[in-house]
Amino acid sequence: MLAKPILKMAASWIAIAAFAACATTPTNGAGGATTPDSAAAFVAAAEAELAERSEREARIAWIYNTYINFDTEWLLQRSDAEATEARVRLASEAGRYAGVELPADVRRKVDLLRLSLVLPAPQGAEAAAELSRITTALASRYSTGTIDYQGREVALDELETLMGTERNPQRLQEMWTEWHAVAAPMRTDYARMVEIANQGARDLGFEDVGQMWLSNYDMPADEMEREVERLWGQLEPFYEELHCYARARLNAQYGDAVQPETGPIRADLLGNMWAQDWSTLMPMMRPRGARATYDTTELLTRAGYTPVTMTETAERFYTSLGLAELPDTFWERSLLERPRDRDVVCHASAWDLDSREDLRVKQCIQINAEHFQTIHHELGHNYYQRAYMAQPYLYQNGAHDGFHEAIGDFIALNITPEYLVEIGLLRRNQVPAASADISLLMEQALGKISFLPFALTMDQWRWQVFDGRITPDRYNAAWWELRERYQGIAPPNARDETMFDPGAKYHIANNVPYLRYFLSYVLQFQFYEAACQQAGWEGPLHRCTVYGNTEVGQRFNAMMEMGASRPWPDALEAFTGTRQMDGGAMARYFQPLMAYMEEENEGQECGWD
Ligand code: X8Z
Ligand code: ZN
Repeated sequence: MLAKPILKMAASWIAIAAFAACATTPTNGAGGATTPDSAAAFVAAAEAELAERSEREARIAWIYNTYINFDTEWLLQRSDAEATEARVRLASEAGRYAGVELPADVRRKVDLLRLSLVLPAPQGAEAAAELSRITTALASRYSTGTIDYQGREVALDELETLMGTERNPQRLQEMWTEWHAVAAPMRTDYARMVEIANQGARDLGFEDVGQMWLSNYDMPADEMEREVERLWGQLEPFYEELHCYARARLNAQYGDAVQPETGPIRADLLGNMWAQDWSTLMPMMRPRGARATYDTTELLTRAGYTPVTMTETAERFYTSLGLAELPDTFWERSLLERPRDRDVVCHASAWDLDSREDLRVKQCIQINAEHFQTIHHELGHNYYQRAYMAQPYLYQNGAHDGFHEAIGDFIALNITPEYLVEIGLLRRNQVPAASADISLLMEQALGKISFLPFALTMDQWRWQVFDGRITPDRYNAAWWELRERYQGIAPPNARDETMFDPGAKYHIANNVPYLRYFLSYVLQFQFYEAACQQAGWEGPLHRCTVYGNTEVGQRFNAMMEMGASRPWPDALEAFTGTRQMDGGAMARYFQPLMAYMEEENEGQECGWD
């Protein structure tokens, strides 16, 4: 997270990234001429300054992320404050060229500079310092949070696993409630942070921070918001069926007193702390009459996989496509396991520390199916970072942030039974027959379809917080209204405004915009369908793997190499032939399951109003 590090995007501030100590001052100081020539000079100087700053910022952020203590917090706070101050200065300077006609390349870079902060501050050192004190405090509270559970101190990574395996509703409720209590003290800081960042956004000519986030997609913010609505409209029917199906199974498992047959689903019963991914419920969700297929967690455990071999296996998928191996320093410097003796940010991220070769992953890997997916996800970031490294600094980024999130997930969609046989994890006679297709799709749907309304809720809430529709006295109430409206879920016990439940999710406590994941879940199926077409695959889409296909690899890398140099539709077209994001690929993938769920849900009162 942070600057150059992973998605330059996960940074609590910059979407762009880069620095080293205060270097060059842009040649065109505020108030100077605004000609095409001065714009070109300004952009060149800004690019040089940011490139220099970013390595220093990234290394400080890395130390903090892998060793949270008083001193690393101190360092991060100052580094963040300086980074914000510098970027606000550059963004504000970029704003002076708004009405000036510029060559396309210069125009693109000026626009990227104007949008390069996730959380802007008003100009000057004081506001930036206050903002970074708050964001660092929120980040540390989240990552060092623990709860007292069954007489033990338990951290979030273990809790996440327990939420997926525990089936006692009292215990689930206890874990859920205790973890959400960790976020309660964030509330006041969060409200102050919103004030400062909104003022910063207004100073840069945006209505608020949310509008600034939505302006990052090569189209006006309101147009982008309508795009999101359109995509959700394409996929919402799938979620409604899945919700209905899952609720019936939960009702059968837990009884009316815990999960009624109608209305919203109790949020702590869905096998995940945030109800964003229901795959751990698979044993309960198996289609009627279907036999259990293999369990990836069990395969990995039985085969004696370790965090390192899981990472090597993920790397092998990328190299099978013709991409280069990760550098030795990746293996020397990455953090792949939770250290026993110190606090770290366990939430997974991928880093590019120097825009040259210092790529790393930070993930507290556990030996299970979810983490196997996640390590493919993280390496996707690293391979993207490497592919666009030759671009000018401001173009060293994803085509948009959803592309960055979609690369590794697209690769993970290729983890089919056939592929698992090929890498020796599954025996050929364990490959599920065609009659098990619905089971396989169900497992995928529990991870992918369930996620969509969660992702929407995350940023719907923040857009409304930033534009003032949600005021601090309604933070929690509004959060649960949105959770109910989109996801059809309800908390296991009464919530009130002494709590701050949104802060119990990493990306809110750490200010990582979340629309990117919604877009990624749509895009990854577009990439997958296109790749399988290129490979000449003719069977059911979900059985396709492009493992070992260097032609697909080459075309995919060509898209990745473009980075942010062109508007994203150009990048999408380069690989898929279409210029639109479209839920159709995901819908086609899940169509056979849809038919099954509709049949299964017949006679049920679906929905939750
Ligand atoms: O945050 C992540 C990645 C790092 S970019 C592990 N994801 C989202 C989440 O965990 O909420 C991946 C899926 C959604
Ligand atoms: Zn990611």
